Amino acid sequence: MMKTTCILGAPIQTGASQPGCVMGPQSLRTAGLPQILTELGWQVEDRGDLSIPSQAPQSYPNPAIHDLAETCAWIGLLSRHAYEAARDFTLPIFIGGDHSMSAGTIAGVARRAAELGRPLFVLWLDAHPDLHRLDTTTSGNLHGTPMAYACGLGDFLPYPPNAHPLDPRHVCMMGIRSVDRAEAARILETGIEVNDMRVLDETGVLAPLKAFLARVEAANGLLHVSFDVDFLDPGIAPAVGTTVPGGATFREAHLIMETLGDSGLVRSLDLVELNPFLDERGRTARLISDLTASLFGRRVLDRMTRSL
Ligand code: 4U7
Ligand code: MN
Ligand code: MN
Ligand code: MN
Repeated sequence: MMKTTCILGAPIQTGASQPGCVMGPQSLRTAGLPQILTELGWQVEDRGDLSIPSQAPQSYPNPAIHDLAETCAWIGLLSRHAYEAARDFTLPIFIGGDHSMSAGTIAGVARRAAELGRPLFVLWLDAHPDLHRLDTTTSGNLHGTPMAYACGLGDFLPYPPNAHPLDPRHVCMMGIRSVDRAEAARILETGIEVNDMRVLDETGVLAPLKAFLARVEAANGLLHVSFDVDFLDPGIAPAVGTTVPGGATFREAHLIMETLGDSGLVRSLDLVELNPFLDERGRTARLISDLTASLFGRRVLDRMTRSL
């Protein structure tokens, strides 16, 4: 059977503090992502970019929060579209946009998993756990909240209700190196698996990744991967607003993506937080396209065979 993917753009930047993520989907198209996937044998449908109508302001007791109404509208819209994409394609790609969009994409793929009667697992590749609730964020940037919402941790009104909360035991985080106090409390309460950079330095990326993939397989689970560009070291991926030093290397990131591709377990992918306004001659956009290609089956030997 033909392997199918779709590209769904979510040009949202209201969850971040710096503008620029709105250009993310166009930047990955310019880097040739659709063509790269086509060459790898996938049937690719570009579903274009979603958009929301302008919103009336919405206030909230935490005065730091900004653009709440926009975020709520995006989450509702994305959860519908992500559900349909997960139903209609082998491995849809949701291109951001800031990470607040993952509150919507995970809700959508969770609805599809529930319909199939299979558990959803999430691999979270990020410098940050994004476990803030609306009452704990001090920056007010809602891209710091999607994982808490996805797991149903706390009161998230006025976000749309989350009908299929993710089991925190089905989450594996890698690359974490910036955690706020309230998020640390959430990690301890829930027991979410956090492989911070120290763990990755000590064990390498493969041991925790393979152990997690074995759990997904044993549970007959569906795997969603949420890739925040700041997972990578800023030296190789400068196009991100929230840089944190000491991130994943080029080789670690490709090894993760190749191993995910080999597993055949991945059923949906977020590519988020790319801010092309901060890029250097398109290098981050090209790197993200190449990493996606590794997940979609590109291997070094294929390229050698082609050039022979
Ligand atoms: B991202 C932060 F304070 N925790 O809440 C916050 F460190 O999607 C950062 O992972 C959030 O890039 C980063 O603003 C959100 C901060
Ligand atoms: Mn993030
Ligand atoms: Mn991050
Ligand atoms: Mn970020």
